[in-house]
Amino acid sequence: MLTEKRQLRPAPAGFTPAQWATFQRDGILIIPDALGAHEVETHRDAALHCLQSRPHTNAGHTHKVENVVAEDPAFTPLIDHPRHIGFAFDIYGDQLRLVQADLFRRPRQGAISKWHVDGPRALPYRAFSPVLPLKLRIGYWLTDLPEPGMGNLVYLPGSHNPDYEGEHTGHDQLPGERSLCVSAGTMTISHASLWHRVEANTTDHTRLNIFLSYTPSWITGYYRMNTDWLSGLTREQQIILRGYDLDKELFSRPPAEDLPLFEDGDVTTHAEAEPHKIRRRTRYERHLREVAQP
Ligand SMILES: O=C(O)CCC(=O)C(=O)O
Repeated sequence: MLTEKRQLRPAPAGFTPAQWATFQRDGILIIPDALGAHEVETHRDAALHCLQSRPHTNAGHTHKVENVVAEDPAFTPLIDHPRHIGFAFDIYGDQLRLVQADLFRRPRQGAISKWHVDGPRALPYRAFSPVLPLKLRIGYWLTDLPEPGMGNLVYLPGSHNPDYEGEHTGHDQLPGERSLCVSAGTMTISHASLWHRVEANTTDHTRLNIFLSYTPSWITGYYRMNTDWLSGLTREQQIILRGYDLDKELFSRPPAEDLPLFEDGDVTTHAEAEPHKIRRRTRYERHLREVAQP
């Protein structure tokens, strides 16, 4: 039983109805100039520093630094940054989890990847969750990608939708595909079931970006958290990283003190007793579900 009301951080804004409609239609939302020039520079410097301390030893694979939010203090605020966390909170509510945070480097002749969706292939997320993504990927683009052929992400708009039945392998071009051409500072928000691949970089411009992947807390896999490092983070950051490795049932049933995550205007937010046993509707359920595609 909780005896006093917790001071909760207000939930940052998420999708507007227009943004949700675009995301539903395309499976990706592209927000130019999300980062200012100074932030791009700071993130790029931190990225180069992380990459130097993690030389590329796995030839043929992407040069990446995993769990980058723990690698450099410049990236730690990305765990729950108000610029993007509301998008993931809209969908996953109190069970929001940051499951992957990878820094990618794609130089000339770097690794490319074949058509795929994120998550399992034999039994994909969409079999259980045909509408909502079971993984939402925030991309921060730290270098300009003005044209194709620069190691761009290539995607098939709408291929995340429940009625899309295509299954793809290999690198071949597909009708309707798009190569993501953006300037540094752009943020993307993509649906795990969107078909995508990575094309070759045939230029001398190295592509740098960060992907932050959010899921419901009960999706398995990825990193083991360093508990000493976790203890220095804010309440919301600690919850979002879910350092539950010693009691794995908590991934499905988080402890009472981890709910609610944010103050989100729901009438059940300040339930005094057993907040972890009260059904709370996500903002998607309350506001976005009824938004029609354009
Ligand atoms: O680097 C990219 O643009 C996409 C990477 C990718 O497809 C993945 O990590 O699943």
